[in-house]
Amino acid sequence: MLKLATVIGISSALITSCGQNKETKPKVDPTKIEVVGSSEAELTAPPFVPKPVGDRKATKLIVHMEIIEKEGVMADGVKYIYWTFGGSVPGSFIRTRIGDEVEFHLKNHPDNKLPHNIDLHAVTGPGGGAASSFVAPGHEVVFSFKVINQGLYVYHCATAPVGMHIANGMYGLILVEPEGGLPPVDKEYYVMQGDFYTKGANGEKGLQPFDMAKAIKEQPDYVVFNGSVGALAGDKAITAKVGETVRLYVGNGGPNLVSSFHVIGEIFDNVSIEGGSLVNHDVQTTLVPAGGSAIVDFKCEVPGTFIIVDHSIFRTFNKGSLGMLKVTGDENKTIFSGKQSEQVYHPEGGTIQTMPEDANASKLAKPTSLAERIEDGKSIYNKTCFACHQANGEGLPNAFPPLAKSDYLNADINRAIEIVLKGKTGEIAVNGKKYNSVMTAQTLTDEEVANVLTFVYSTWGNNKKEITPDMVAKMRKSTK
Ligand code: HEC
Ligand SMILES: [Cu+2]
Repeated sequence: MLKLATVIGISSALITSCGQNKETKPKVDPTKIEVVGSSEAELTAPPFVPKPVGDRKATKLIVHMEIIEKEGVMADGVKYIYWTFGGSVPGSFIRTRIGDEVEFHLKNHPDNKLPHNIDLHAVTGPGGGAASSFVAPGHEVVFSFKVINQGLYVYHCATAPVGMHIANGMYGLILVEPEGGLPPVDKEYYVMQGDFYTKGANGEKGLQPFDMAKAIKEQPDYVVFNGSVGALAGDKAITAKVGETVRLYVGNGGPNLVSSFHVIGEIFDNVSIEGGSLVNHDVQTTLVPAGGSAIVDFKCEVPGTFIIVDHSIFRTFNKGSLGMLKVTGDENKTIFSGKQSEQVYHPEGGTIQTMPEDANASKLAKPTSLAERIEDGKSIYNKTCFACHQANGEGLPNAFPPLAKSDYLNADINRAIEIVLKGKTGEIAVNGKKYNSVMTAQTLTDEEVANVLTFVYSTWGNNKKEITPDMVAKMRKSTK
């Protein structure tokens, strides 16, 4: 006891001496902030957040939230039964200010199969409200709490088995703004990561049940933002204009993984570390713990598509944690020039000698017969295309389309030539599955393009078309 008292004494002395150096407003005891009137809380589904609190007074804020168990789409052709707060994963975003008295109405839809509850990390009280909010299907419970700490807090279900309820999507964010609100920004979005465990492997079709064994081993099949693969990508990307400041309220529901949150091509100007009051600046990647959060903001200086990732990067390219921020507006060549030039790189210098033997060798090796050209195409494939389209042209679900038995490839030779010459981006459908990604332009000669495509067309059940260097040359000209 004595020891504890000493420790407390020291730490409060530190706080006081620290505070003396800064010009801080006299601290109001948040438990004593007066509550004025009452209002119904605005709740939003991700990626949107309710209106800022601005300079409104603390109030009695009434939250009506309904728990809904429902089938949703995890990835193309993959279904999952989600358990949700308010019908979305993550659950509805709740926005409060310090001193608010929240009157929480939690309903468990009568069609649901299980009892649930809610543990809000913004609550000071036993279980964060869990015990008081335990609710059976077809029931509604009400409990109240005063928010006395500012910050961005996770809420989640805490009904046994807790891990399973969280793994099925039962988490969301509640924001407690300071008096007067957070500094205004142009765009605000709600992004929350979660890991999912399915009986079938990643990409396996059909309704996939939860896999407890994988969850215990912490080996998720999906790691995603906002509940499913692609929830923040393509036409569901979040947007901003050049010159605007974007704030992301980032959460991590877990249940297991910690997120290395990063936006490719952006630097966070400000990060509220772990969603609290400590602000860091000029940050590339910020850790978001399971059951934790961060608030990041940054100014969009240049246009483009900025990829939002968990920088534990296999999760992004193989398990789904890939989102997009699309910024439109004018280029700023001072900040980012784009590719300025490309030259042939001769490490030996400009006066490179031609080696007669080599020239002869390449003349001799030049493939002429169809069989030789296919052989040559195969080696080009294995050097250039295979990393993405895979060894047997089978592709990778949700990332790289197949070239084997590809209806898209077989439908149009000129289109295929153009893709290899110029690259490809935007949504396409290959064998009934959608892809929306980027293939880089390949720097190959006409002959190499002709040979690699002839190889691809002549293998893996494709339609045996032969592509000649002339056809490639024509396409190269016409698409210039
Ligand atoms: C960096 C990864 C990458 C490499 C390397 C790559 N591709 Fe692609 N390819 C893609 C992606 C991604 C798409 C889909 C683009 C989209 O979504 O618009 C694609 C689409 C295609 C398509 C049309 C869709 C289909 O499945 O029929 C063809 C044909 C194709 N690539 C051929 C090739 C060939 C041939 C090479 C090698 C010379 C190659 N690609 C190298 C990533 C790659
Ligand atoms: Cu639950």
